[in-house]
Amino acid sequence: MKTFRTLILAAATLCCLSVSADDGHDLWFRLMQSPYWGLSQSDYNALKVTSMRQAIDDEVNGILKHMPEYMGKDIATIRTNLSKDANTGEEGFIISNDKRTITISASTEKGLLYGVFAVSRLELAGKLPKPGKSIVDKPMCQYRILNHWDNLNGTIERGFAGRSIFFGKPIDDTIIREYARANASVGINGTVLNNVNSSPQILSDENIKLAAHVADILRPYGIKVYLSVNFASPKAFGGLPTADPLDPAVRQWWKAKAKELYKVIPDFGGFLVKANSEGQPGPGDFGRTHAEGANMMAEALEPFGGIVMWRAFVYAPDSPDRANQAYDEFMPLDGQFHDNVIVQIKNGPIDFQPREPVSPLFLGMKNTKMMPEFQITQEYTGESIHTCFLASMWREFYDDIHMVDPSIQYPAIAGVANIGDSRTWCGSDMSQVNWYAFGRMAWNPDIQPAQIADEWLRQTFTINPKFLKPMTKVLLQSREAVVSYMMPIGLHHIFAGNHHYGPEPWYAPRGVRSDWTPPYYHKADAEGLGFDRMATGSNNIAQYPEPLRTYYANSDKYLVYFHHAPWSRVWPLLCKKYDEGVRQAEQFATTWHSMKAYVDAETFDRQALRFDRQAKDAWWWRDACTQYFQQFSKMPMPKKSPAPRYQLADLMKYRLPIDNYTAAPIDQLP
Ligand code: BDP
Repeated sequence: MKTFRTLILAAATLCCLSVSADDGHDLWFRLMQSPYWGLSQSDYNALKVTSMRQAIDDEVNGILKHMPEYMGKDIATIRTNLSKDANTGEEGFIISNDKRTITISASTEKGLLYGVFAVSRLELAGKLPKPGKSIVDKPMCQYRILNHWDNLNGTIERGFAGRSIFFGKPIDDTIIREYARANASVGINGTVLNNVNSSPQILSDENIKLAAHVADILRPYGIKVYLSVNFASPKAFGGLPTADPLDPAVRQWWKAKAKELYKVIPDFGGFLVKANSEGQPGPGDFGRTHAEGANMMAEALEPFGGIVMWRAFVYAPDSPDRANQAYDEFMPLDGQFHDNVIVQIKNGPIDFQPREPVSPLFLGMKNTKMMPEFQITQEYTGESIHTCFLASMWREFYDDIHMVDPSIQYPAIAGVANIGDSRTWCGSDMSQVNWYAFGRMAWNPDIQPAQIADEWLRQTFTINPKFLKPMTKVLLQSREAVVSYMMPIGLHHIFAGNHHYGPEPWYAPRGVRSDWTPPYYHKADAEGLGFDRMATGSNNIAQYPEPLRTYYANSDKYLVYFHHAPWSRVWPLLCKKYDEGVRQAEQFATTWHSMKAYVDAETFDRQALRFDRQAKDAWWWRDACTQYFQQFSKMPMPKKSPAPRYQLADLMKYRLPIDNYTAAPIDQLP
């Protein structure tokens, strides 16, 4: 890759071409480039970064090497300075500018490493401290963790970027090193290697060895390895007759396993557990509570400083309101979890929808450590095809939480990764922004999406304002557009069965659990649309404290999430939003097509295909949903609404082939 790019650049210089071919692999380092640029491919592959000091020095040298191009005016040189400072804590840093000498000071090497990455970020944004000035930065959250949903056979659950970089084939050390560096550059300091739907085999000797090898490559970049474990492991894998958390032999088994793990991975992070959820085993199988299950594992990890991240994603089949369940099940356990247990809660009570209210558990539990789980992989927001800048969604999450109490902060945060072995890592260039954004927001939950968008675009593509301005606008509007053309005004979970990409509000085959079908959520009938979650219905609204309760009850954004609203109120709003979403998606494609001069040709083409596809799919969503709901509303489309492109009868016959999502199936319709 490096050689290839070097050759292309050389060729470009010789032929006076202005742009080089780019396969998207260099992520947000495309402008500043890596310190290893120019190495031959074999030297690059043979490179080993074995200590954090080396990682820091390499990055400093990298910046110095590229200084003439980007930093010449501002910086004469860069120094690092390790000295204890209460202001920076374990991971923070100070960047100061003394007569154009930039000094990065930190109490730890980790702080220095984060500081060096901050220098290139700040420089490209024109925000390095001026001479005589300094800035201090440190993370607001201690554990900033990626969750990979990678299976041991190399497939990735809800992955849209190829196969696993960890499992299913021999580990490519170069890829893992690049992955580590990318994560460190945005402050991510932990990674769970395998799927929450975990095979007990993750604890086999072979897989522990693999995890130890990965941990060795990640360590110089300050990243710890964690594993998802299957609650039934002592039985399914360890040969015990039970996995009952109160059984002494089971407790002993987990303690021995922990000891074994820490022997080969001394800084092992801990376990992530999905228990009694969607068919996974858990303490409930033995009549025990989530707290009893989590605490047993916590005891095993405690002597080594490890943590348990215990997921709260639980819901029983066919219950009257899925949104109520995690709260009902976990609230009585508040205060019962050990100190090294953190309850990991999805941002919303349903499941990573384009828009949901926050999970009420975050505001309910007062004596339990909690961590938000965001989904970086775009399972419900257009996979790696649609541009949907999720920082806007995560900002909304924090803003809603802070409406109740602005002082709320979390000790940890998880993001379900969108990373695979695709050359772009994330399945597309634009999807990379969500990996970047997760890291930046995990570090600082107060950061604004506009800042993240600007930083990322600069580091990834160009600092030319003619590109930055329109593309920042695209990113900032993208999430709201996705909500508008997929599920506006509080609609949720009206996806096609299984693949979660296209619309199928009609999907309700016999024999499928009702809460896995869209009509359970939209409840369209002759009177109106929506799920009554007010006191007249499931009373889910009562789980929210004020002022959020009043806000959610009255906001059009959540109209049919909380109310079964009459068609007279819903119909005009619904049509308006679907039309708006389509218009925006079309505008994104138009904007990208006018960016050709600013990005290299390969990147341009890759992304043009996707923006065009997004615009078409927006029409598909709009036509399917408006025509389907019209059967209930019996109201005409508003005068200003354009005629449909596709007919409902055709769309209802069509199922997107799940393994072939890069084709443009909508084109096959009449
Ligand atoms: C849903 C996914 C499913 C996951 C589950 C979870 O569709 O594949 O296993 O969440 O988070 O969003 O456990």
